[in-house]
Amino acid sequence: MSRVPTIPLALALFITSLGCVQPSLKSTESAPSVEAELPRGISVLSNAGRYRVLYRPLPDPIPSGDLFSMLVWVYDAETDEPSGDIELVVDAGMPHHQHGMNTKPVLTEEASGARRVENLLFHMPGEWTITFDIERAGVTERAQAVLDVD
Ligand SMILES: [Cu+2]
Repeated sequence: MSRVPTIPLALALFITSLGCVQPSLKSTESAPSVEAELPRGISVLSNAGRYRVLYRPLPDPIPSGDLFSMLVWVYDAETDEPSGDIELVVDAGMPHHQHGMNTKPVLTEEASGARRVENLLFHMPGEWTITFDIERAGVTERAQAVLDVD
């Protein structure tokens, strides 16, 4: 009499364990692609608080003396919606040395809405400032980030 409930219980446990293994394998496999689609980066607020800029250097950390690129997302700081109707200008320099970069950044808009900035080069180690100028309807607002580059 004690056997009757034991067998279905063992079977139930077996099925449960199968059910547990399969989804966890699936989620492990799909995790990198899901992660790649999510905007992840360093967040800075523009100076008047209208926009939130998220940027991800590629590679991270940024090497000095080597070309690198960045992915940039611009959001409305209040609604957290992507700001699509803006013009973005990205530049960088070393304020303490009073010089900029020797290369001109090239911006392209990705299908995802992210902006890809290429042809960036920090030609010496030290403290660099990246500026993000966001223009909408003739009004420009700046966000900036200070980066220590080895
Ligand atoms: Cu310098």
